[in-house]
Amino acid sequence: MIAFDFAQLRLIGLQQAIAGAATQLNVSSPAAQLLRVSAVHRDSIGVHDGILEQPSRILPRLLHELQAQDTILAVGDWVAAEQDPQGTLWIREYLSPVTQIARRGNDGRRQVLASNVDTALLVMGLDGDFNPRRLERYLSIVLAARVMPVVVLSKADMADDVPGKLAQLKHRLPSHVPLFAIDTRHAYDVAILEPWLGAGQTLVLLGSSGAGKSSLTNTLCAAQQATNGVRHGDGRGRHTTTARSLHLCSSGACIIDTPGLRSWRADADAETLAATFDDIAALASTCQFRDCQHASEPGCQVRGAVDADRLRNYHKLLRDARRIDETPLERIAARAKWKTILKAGLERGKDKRR
Ligand SMILES: Nc1nc2c(ncn2[C@@H]2O[C@H](COP(=O)(O)OP(=O)(O)OP(=O)(O)O)[C@@H](O)[C@H]2O)c(=O)[nH]1
Ligand SMILES: [Mg+2]
Ligand SMILES: [Zn+2]
Repeated sequence: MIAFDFAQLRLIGLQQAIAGAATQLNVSSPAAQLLRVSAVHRDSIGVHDGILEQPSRILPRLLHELQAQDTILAVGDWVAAEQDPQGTLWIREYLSPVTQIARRGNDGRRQVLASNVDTALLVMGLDGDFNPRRLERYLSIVLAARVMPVVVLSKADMADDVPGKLAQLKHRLPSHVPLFAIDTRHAYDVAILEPWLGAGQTLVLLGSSGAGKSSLTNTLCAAQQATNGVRHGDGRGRHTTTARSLHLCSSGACIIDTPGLRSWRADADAETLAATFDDIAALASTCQFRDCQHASEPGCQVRGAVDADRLRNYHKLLRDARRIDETPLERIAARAKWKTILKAGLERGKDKRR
């Protein structure tokens, strides 16, 4: 049993489900505290008690347990920690997250972006950053984690053809995904996000570098985080934010700002992807053939009804997901098979030349 002040921890997003699980924690010491991970550094973990952030370390025993489960502490996790006589704060226990947003790096390794998040604000610039396919990829990782997505289109004040781009996304994305075009630097504009900013709510900001995530965090939290100008020419940012961090908002919500992601894949299997693109799945169920590719099959219900590029993107993401689902042994076998085929091809070439 661990004692904690619900009202104080609510400032950093404590909710009933976690509070309930915390009372079941196996900690005997009266000095143990319930804290939230607010920053993850190479050799220390920032933990927050609703008022202050302090550095802490993970007990080696817990680190091994986490590694055995192929997971790691992420910003947003709830932990039980205790100070030793030397003043070092040690994380002893961790509460399984209610939600966890993760991606796959290009090396196939899973990386947790944030834990215990209610809403993900997907920030995309209406300038050169505008890319519906990338947005759909973000949507798939967020929906796979059962987190509510809200699309925030930034730089509405300076981009060309804002109504056209908005209409394009409205036509393309499922209708239950809210969509706003704003100037992230103005309180008046960001007030439209109020329904997702209630007390005890946790939001994570995702999007490319330079999209305006830190600007939005600053406006929402009146915090002072570094933001940066965009390079001329390519419209890309410079990776101003280098680590994920948790910020308290005046509305009582808290926000996890993240650095722009460079290259990654959704951590979703084919089944979750189908759920993400449920408009396609619903229409596909009425196609004449069960394995309809929605290409040139007669009587296809999907082609024509779904944005063509959205359909292509869905198929690309599915291929990526299948690649992740392959076990390392299957990958080796597939590679060996190609080697044999290639070698046979070379041999044939030699024969011909002889
Ligand atoms: N005009 C205009 N400029 C914006 C808007 N949002 C962001 N900016 C500018 O775009 C630049 C990049 O914004 P940041 O908030 O640092 O971008 P970020 O998403 O945090 O980028 P990383 O930390 O690198 O991932 C800054 O110069 C901002 O002032 C907007 O809505 N309108
Ligand atoms: Mg930033
Ligand atoms: Zn079809």
